[in-house]
Amino acid sequence: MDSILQRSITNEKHQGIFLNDVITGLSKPQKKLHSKYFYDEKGDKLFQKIMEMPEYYLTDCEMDIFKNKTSELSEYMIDGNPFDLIELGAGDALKSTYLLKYLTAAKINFTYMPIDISGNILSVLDRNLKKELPDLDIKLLEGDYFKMLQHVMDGSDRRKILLFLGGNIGNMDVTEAYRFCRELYSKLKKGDLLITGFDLKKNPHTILNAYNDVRGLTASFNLNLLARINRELDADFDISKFQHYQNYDPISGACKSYLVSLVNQTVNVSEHQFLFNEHELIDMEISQKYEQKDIDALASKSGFKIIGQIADSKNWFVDSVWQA
Ligand code: AVI
Repeated sequence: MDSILQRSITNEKHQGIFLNDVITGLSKPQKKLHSKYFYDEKGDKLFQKIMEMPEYYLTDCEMDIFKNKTSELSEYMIDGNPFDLIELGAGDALKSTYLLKYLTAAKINFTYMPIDISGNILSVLDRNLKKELPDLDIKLLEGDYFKMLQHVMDGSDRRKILLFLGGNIGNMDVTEAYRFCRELYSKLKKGDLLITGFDLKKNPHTILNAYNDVRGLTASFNLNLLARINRELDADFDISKFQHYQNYDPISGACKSYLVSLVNQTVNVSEHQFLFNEHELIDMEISQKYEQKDIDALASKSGFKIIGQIADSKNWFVDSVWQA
């Protein structure tokens, strides 16, 4: 099939899933939109700006680990045999590039396999890495994490090391995180590794400030999803009639964002109509914060053994190393 036709069929399929998820989410008694849809072109740019804000400490913390504790991290990986290093949702791979440089300089035999849903991001990454690390063995995997992982597992017997960085696990509630880890475990072989970044509970003000920034970038990041729905799904949200609200519960560790309807209003999405009461909320995103006992429970419930953990210098974030 010609690739333009193939791409337009794939786009149509994605739009169908997007529409279905939006309709299902807005039809629930507690209206909900999925934060995975934040990342269109504008959303990517806003997230980039969020990562550069001084209040948003997560990126710096994990960068500290990958930049300054690379040898400690790589000790868990190197056992004398070649391996596949698979990064789930690699994006620009800014943090993992430190690790790739370290392993390449040490002449370790491995293949880097970034998985991302965006082919565009992968080709930019490929171009940058080829410039920086011309000897790196790299295989791009465009698509769904689990489908791509299965494809890799079927492809070779080499040991697999998965990276799931950036606190992305926090964008799942605890039950979803368990299901996700369990599914990863079911795909891996004994001895394979999963390295996950967890944002830790800390002073609640520090956490709330990271998600409730005074410049309003997080607010725009949330509201942008309504603009995306308007554009892509033939909807008529009046963005000025919704307001971002952020909340952090230091006991459960759930940092949650909502959009509040400022008036009674009706919104059309394709042929569907949704009524919003004044003050009604749309549940937008969870960024779950962990403490050690939660990480221990998640690992053991999903079948993994924790074999190591590396924290940043402030002890705000950890990369936890689990073995299947
Ligand atoms: C991508 N993810 C880990 C970010 C987080 O911290 O939950 C997304 C984000 N939402 C608001 N600010 C950043």
